[in-house]
Amino acid sequence: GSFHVGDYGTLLKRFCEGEQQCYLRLMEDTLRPFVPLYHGVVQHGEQDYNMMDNLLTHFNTPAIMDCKMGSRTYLEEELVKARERPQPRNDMYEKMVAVDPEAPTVQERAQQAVLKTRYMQWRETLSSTASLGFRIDGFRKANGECQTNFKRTKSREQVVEALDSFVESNTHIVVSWGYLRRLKQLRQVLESSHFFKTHEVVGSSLLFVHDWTGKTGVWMIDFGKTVSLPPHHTLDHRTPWAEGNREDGYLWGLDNLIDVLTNMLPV
Ligand code: 4IP
Ligand code: MN
Repeated sequence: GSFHVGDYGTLLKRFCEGEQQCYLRLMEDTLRPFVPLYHGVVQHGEQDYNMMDNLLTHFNTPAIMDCKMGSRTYLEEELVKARERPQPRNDMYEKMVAVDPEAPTVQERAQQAVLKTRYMQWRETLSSTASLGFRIDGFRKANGECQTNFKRTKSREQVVEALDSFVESNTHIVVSWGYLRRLKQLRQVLESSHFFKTHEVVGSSLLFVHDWTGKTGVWMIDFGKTVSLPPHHTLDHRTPWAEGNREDGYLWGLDNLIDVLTNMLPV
């Protein structure tokens, strides 16, 4: 796999230079408390790894959820590449028909292949990514039960049902309040973060963690597709995307996520 549990509460993730650059900058940014602390590169066998804090260390049999943020899940540069040198993919065609045999076009069916950007856009509109600016990728409950079948979780009601099932416990009120408080703190920091203003943040997730004591945490993870913008170009992360503006819808999605969670709480 691409992960190993390291020594002393660390996690090793297969090395990616772009991600390393992000972590190095994040360690100097106001977002530092909202990402795993970065500890540099280590070698393990033939492979290099980025070493960071294992966020689960201080929890007791935690439940964890991965929420992919933003309204777009591929980079603008991938769209340019797909146009210049289209590389239809059979693996993505197979993943597509496994979910919806009707989804491919006549041409895609003939090729038994789809472009990555087409596959990613299809995933965005099938899920809540396009309509809410985030999607639940999966979660694991404290009892070990995993739910990853969220490809068609799209409506607000479906999202609420999934979130309900994730926080369901004798501490669910405490947990939900904990998550909401943390997400609002994150939003406030994001709105003034230099790193955030100057990066296109795509394919990044929020990791939710709670345990039976009622302890909660939320962190930003996965910066493999987070890229810095040209000088003087900044994003507000709420303006709808139009090709060239590089907006990612991250804050729009966070607004919606906060709104959904708020409405789940008793008044
Ligand atoms: C996956 O599709 C995810 O979108 C991956 O994103 C993406 O990796 C994969 O592209 C794509 O096949 P499913 O979730 O539908 O399986 P993430 O890693 O953020 O989950 P990239 O490379 O875009 O990060 P390929 O090209 O790696 O297959
Ligand atoms: Mn992810």
